[in-house]
Amino acid sequence: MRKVLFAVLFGLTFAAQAADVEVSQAWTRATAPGQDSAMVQAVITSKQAAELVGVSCKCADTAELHSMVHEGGMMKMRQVEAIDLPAGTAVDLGAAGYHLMLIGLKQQIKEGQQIELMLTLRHKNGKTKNVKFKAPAKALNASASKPMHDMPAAGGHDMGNMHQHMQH
Ligand SMILES: [Cu+2]
Repeated sequence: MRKVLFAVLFGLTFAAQAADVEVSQAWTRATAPGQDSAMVQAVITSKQAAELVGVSCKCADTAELHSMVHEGGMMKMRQVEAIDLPAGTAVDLGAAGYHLMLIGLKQQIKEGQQIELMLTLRHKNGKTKNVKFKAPAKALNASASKPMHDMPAAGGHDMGNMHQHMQH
């Protein structure tokens, strides 16, 4: 009896969480030969309030959540532990001053290739959830200009320097 109840509860939980996170406008950039890292941008919408706490890709040794900060006139990247995802709000990582960083690329990323990634979200109740998505690779020399939004750039970061990942 207890086993059946558990199965039902588990089933309900699973169903409720099945489609509550949406990842859109994901993209990355083709890499130059020998380039070790790449950044990925995406817009993430979670129906429930959550935090983005991790990212992974089979294409790289590690993947991190990064923020860009101005420091002494230079744009620097920092690893962050978590990125807030308010309920029902589309969070544009790039516009918010963040990106996903792939470090230790196993292969060169070619233009048009679809990179498969997995996000880990943590809900307020402590439960974590993995969300897979694909990011198509833009041309290496494609403009780094940010996607246009009607609202002014929230963090005041110059995202045009996004491609200068000098730290890695
Ligand atoms: Cu980075």
